[in-house]
Amino acid sequence: MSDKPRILVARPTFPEVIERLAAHFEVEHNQADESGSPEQLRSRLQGKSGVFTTGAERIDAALLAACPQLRICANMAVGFNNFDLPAMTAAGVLGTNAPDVLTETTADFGFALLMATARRVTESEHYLRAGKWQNWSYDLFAGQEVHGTTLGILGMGRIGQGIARRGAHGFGMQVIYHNRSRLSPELEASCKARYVTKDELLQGADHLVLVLPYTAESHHAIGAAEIARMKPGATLVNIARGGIVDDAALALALRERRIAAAGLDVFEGEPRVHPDLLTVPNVVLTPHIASATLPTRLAMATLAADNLIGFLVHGKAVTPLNPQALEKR
Ligand code: 8YV
Repeated sequence: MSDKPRILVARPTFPEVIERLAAHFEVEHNQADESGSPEQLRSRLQGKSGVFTTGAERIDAALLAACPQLRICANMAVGFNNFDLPAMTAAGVLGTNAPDVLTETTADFGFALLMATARRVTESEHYLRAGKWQNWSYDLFAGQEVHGTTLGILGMGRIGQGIARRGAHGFGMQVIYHNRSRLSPELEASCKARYVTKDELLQGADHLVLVLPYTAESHHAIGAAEIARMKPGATLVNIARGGIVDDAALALALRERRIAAAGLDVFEGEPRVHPDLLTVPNVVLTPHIASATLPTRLAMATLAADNLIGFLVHGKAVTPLNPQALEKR
């Protein structure tokens, strides 16, 4: 057996990334994408020092207790709500994520979903494909205006700022935002964004885009009460995480036309989708693809690999989330 550290790549990834990892590690991969049950993950992790995760594999205290050799979990995602970070820190296990490399691509998609939602792109395509188009009509699939309207952003990190810049500079939108902490005056100026309370955001936005991390505090940050505060002609776009929106409450609000439309890339309990969302027409649904261009996905996978190599070979990760974990070793 070689004396290289052993790692697991939990889900399929780019062959060139596996090859890069194989230069440094004894790699067990899962290119066949075999079942990802927690039990299987635990058994595959036996004797591994590192794991390449994709954002769906849950790393919690029970798993860590069963895998005492594990030292690093490298997520190929900027979000890391699949990590129980306090449990990882307590176990002396480093977590890393993949920020920055996906910012602009994901902001592009946020805007694409906003446009598709406001202008009823998928709903009208389904109508056309079903052979229902008989005549042009003055109000056929009339949607919501985008340019010059008010863009609301909940969660103003790097991706939120990218969406703000697109709205303000490309579409002449007034941008309002709410975030745990206010941006610096320089950043606010570059995004042409104005800080408001959450209630002002809900009431003022013509299009509300969610780009906040999923935490216990942000669970159902948008539920029936919040939707009721929104304008009747507003749209809601979620490219952040499932669970931030109460999907059942949203489906009901869409059916009753309490807001105009929604665009969702993420879902509570995905890949399952709330059945009521599948039967309302005024929602655009996409399967968690906001960062999905091949160059960006390759950059994310490469950064996850660089974190494993950086930490396990050279002693320093590139984008650590909990460096305090290292004091536990
Ligand atoms: C990932 C994402 O594709 O980076 C994130 O947080 O949501 C997506 O870009 C997904 O998490 C799989 O890794």
